[in-house]
Amino acid sequence: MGITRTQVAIIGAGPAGLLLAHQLHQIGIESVIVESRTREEIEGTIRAGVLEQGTVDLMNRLGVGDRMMKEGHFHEGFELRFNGKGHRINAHELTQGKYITVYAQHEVIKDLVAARLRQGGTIHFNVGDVSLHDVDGSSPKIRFRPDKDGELQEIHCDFIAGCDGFHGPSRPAIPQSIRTEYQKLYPFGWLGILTEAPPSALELIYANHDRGFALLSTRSPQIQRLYLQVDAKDDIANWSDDRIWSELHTRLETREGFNLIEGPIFQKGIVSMRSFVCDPMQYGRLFLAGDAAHIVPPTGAKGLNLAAADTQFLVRGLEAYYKQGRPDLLERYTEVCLRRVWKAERFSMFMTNLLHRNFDHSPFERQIQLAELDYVTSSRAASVSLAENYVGLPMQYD
Ligand code: RFL
Ligand code: PHB
Repeated sequence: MGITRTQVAIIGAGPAGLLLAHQLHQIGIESVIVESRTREEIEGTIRAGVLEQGTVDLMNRLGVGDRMMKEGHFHEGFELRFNGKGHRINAHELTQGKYITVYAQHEVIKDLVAARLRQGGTIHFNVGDVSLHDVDGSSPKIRFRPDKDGELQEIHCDFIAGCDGFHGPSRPAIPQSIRTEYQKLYPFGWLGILTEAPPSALELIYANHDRGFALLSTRSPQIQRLYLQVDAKDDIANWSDDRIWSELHTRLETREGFNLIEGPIFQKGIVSMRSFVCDPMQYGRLFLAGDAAHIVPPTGAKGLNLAAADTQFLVRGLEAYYKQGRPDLLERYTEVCLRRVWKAERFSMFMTNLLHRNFDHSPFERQIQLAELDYVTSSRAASVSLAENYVGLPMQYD
């Protein structure tokens, strides 16, 4: 078995793993990433689109933000649409100058991978059989098989960062007896499409319609991203392109008339929605970051941004450990992360409940939902709260 050594072994080359490797590199701490998918696969997976100001600032501080600043879209607000009428939330003004950046997650991944390889960093793609060992001792290890079927390799390290998403092996390496998992499932999913069409609006539109939620987002001047609320158990085979467009037109329509521009649909799929938190996010020398530790429904656009925030807390702890011999910040990693994570969980659930049609609701509950939409769009106090959460709450280190 081949053995190598590094300071921090990172499992997963998603936003969490890659952002962590870059920040560690910037302060002179070595890391190696192992990733179970190929580079082409991770660079081609369509997921998030909205970056908080803090995530954009981090990308720029790391020197990997050039393409994002050129090709990303910087929005000052977004729209909540209900009862056939749009209501703009001017997030820029309500948050003293913050922006909402629309730049696709797989473009972030491409930028981070290319820059990491240019720096001479190691990313083992397409590995198999990743396992964690001795995480509660002073010399943890990970094992993996290069190219899925090569001879087992072992990486000895000081710390393991579990950045392997919701289904990876890191979270289960925390003994069940000390792990509490909080979870909420929703009765709906999102059907997402990519279409070759010019933008139908300048900013994102979140619509609550009697038939269900719809979201109009964007990707580029030629490509648009749209979502529809569907039943959690629905099958994409039930959704012809015609049915998708018909439903999008209905749910996004306004009394004044809204021109939704159609184009060929070249990608479509359904994702389920859940809220999930694992406490603690650490065990011995293993630290979880991103979706490995928590999941939010996509309505608040928080998942990638939470992953970015976790890595900043972790880097601060690792820096104190290596540079000042202080383990206390690492010891408080879970506490500091979860304080912010729970607020993002609260906001994501709030946005989800506000915008989706719950077909089990009584007419009374439906009226309460519409009253809440009216309130958040007409009260300045409520709009400020909505906007500050949407652009991203500040990082609180203590
Ligand atoms: P990822 O991105 O899942 O990356 C984990 C990586 O680990 C690899 N892996 C393994 N590697 C080695 N060995 C193993 N055994 C492994 N098992 C897994 C995986 O291949 C993968 O490469 O987690 P990370 O880094 O924590 O990042 C989290 C984000 O990807 C996620 O939260 C967001 O995509 C959520 N999300 C959104 N977040 C936002 O901030 N803004 C948005 O607008 C937004 N929209 C969305 C979203 C997620 C969506 N879906 C598809 C769930 C919209 C959608 C539709
Ligand atoms: C997206 O563009 O993919 C997107 C935008 C806003 C969300 C979620 C996803 O809340």
